[in-house]
Amino acid sequence: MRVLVSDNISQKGIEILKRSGLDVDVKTGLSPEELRGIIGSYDALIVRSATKVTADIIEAADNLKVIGRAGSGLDNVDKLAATKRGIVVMNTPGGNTITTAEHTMALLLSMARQIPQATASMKQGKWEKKRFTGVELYNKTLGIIGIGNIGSHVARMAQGMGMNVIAYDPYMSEERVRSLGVKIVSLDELIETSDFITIHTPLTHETRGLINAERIGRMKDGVRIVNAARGGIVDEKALYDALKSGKVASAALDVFEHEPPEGSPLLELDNIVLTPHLGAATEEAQDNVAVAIAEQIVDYLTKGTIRNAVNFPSVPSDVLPRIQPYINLAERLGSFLSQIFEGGIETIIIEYKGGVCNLVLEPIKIAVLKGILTPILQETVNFVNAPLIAKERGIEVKEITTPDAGDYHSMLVITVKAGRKSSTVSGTLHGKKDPRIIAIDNFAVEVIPEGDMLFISNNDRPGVIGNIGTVLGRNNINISRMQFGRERAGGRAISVVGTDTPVPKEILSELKGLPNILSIKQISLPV
Ligand code: 9EZ
Repeated sequence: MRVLVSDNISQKGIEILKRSGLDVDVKTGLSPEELRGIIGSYDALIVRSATKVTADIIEAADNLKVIGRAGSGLDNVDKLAATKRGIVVMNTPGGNTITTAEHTMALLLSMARQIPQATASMKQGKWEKKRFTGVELYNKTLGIIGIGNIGSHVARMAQGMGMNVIAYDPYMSEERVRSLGVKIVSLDELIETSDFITIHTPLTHETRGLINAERIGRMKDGVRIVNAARGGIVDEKALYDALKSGKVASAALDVFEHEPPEGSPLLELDNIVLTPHLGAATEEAQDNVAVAIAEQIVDYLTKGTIRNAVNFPSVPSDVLPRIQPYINLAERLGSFLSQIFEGGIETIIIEYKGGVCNLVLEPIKIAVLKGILTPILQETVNFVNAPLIAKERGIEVKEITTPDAGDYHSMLVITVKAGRKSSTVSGTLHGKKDPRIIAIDNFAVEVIPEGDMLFISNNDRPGVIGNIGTVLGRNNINISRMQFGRERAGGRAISVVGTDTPVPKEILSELKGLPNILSIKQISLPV
């Protein structure tokens, strides 16, 4: 079988592929046309981030069985197009933990001591001792936003340097964070009391623009900020203004809203340390991810075992066809629920009702967990590690099987809880494979769980629906479908409004201001 490696990966990975008897071609720097021209004869494709595996490429990939990403980010692979052709997409999450955490420390120290600026000065023949007076990390407060694997490692290293470490993470169990000797605080307290702030979250709906002008305004004067996580979490315009005014003493960025950040005014500042997305760029990490992806590809091509796939469960290929529609339903219900639920989750209850109980339920459970966790943690989650991540985050998972599904052949009823808050979504398959939501909390509705939607809670009064349609129409947003459910005439109601495009923040705010609207959540599911 033939493997194409189209980006530079460590030789250690190539050797593993060759040793297992695969026919390996390494061809980097191909144009999209060249890749399209040759992809048809390969069984596997291995990439890093450079190769864009678009729907157009996948269309020409007549023999492709698996796409492997050496690393975690999968922005460059059209996963949906791959899934439609039955191509497994795998990544290697976790391989970049140490390397990213160490780069964060490198940025923190070089920012505190102005090492890049001092180097540049000396190269100009200068000896500017006064200009480059730095600050110590010792006894300073480091605020870590997002304390998963990378954030936790940063915390341990910073503690080793005598820093006082505090953290905010809405999705991490308090016990786990406390066991690190880190104080858990609210986001407001972190913002207002930290001397240094570092971010270790994925880029999501919630974290885009998290470090904005308003939050920077509440930070300590002379705060120092590091972002080695994802571009877009820090609002670059707001950061520029604050670096210029001195509100933020200095910043260190490894990631940018646009990469490379061509023409960005940030490049002209003296009080900034910049690296070209080097978080994962160490020999060790590149060896780790190349070896991991090579082993995963070999196992899949020679034994059919799926590991770390983001679009297929790890089950024997003969059981897959029967459970696949339920996997799809489970993942969509989980994702929907996660997007309507606010804040951390403590408990997940999965009820399997009716005929589905006769199938293997473990992969369906994993699909629910992956669906719930992906909007929160993005590409870190796959069909293998979802249960482990839930456990690490202190989420309890309960399963209930009931042979009776009322009028349906089968139903999945999923509930998430935190404290006294809870939300439930029920779903079924229409025909043999079409997923449907049939209830949200206590409201009966029939919703096709795909594409962009607004989930609106409102009072059941005349004119509410008309107003929503008017605002969307005036803003040129086309409605694809609308469904309503209500407890009783004139009582509480929900509306699910499908839109052809996502609804921008400003228009969401306008909708929230309409009479009788109680809350609105934007939801995005695969098409
Ligand atoms: C942080 C977050 C959300 C957040 C999101 C995710 C780990 N993590 N943390 C600050 N996935 C809102 C504010």
